[in-house]
Amino acid sequence: MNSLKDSIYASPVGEVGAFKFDETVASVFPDMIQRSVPGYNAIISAIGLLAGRFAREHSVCYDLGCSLGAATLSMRHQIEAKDCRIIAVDNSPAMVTGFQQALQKDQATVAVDVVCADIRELAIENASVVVLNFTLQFIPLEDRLDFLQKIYRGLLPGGILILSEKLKFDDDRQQELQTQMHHAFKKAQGYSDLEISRKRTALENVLIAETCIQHQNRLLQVGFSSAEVWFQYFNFASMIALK
Ligand code: GEK
Repeated sequence: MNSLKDSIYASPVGEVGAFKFDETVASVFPDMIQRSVPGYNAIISAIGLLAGRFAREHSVCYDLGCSLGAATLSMRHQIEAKDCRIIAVDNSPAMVTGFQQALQKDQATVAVDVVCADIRELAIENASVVVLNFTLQFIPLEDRLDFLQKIYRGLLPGGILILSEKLKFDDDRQQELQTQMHHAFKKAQGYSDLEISRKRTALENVLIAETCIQHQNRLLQVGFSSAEVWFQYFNFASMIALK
């Protein structure tokens, strides 16, 4: 996917507003997420491999908070199950439009529906795979339990939820270290201290991270039989929850 370079927070001028997934963000999103989320490309590739294994015939794979559809495209190229389709959902019109354009250039044959909607309002049914790749962190804390319950109910027996999140840590030293290492990662990717600090301000109260244990406990509480981390790079992790 071609993308402009992210320099949204490069200018020191003006107050930093709350982060929004608008047209400006959508236009630089692939560059932004790859330079901000350690391991993003590895996770996207693995989502494709997992979908290849778990997607069932006559079922649906959901990509919730799909942005420009990187996870959907990765799944689309790995799914071999017959009559399996992907429903990709985002509530940002700019992201949905961008993804629909990218989809036209993709050659794979698995059917994809791109839907502009709030994922909390969506009906989830007949699912063999559900992907929440760095999306749950933007859902208000009080809605997370009901939302995951709905996903669990919509999954077929033997289905998989792939949940990737930015993590926080109970231990203060660990929290400080992992945050600093994430910033070191971003600096190594070419972001300045100013950009890192302004983005951090923009995401305050927008991206609400939880600890790994909080995620695992909630996944078990809604009924998943197992929830394990399969990938972690500093304070970014991806989990597999099995129904
Ligand atoms: C990827 N999964 O590239 N309903 C629908 N969409 C939402 C909601 C909501 N309530 N809240 C947030 N979003 C992608 C990356 S980005 C992660 C996901 C990030 C959408 C929001 O519009 C945005 O596109 C996405 O969730 C989060 O694999 O930017 O750190």
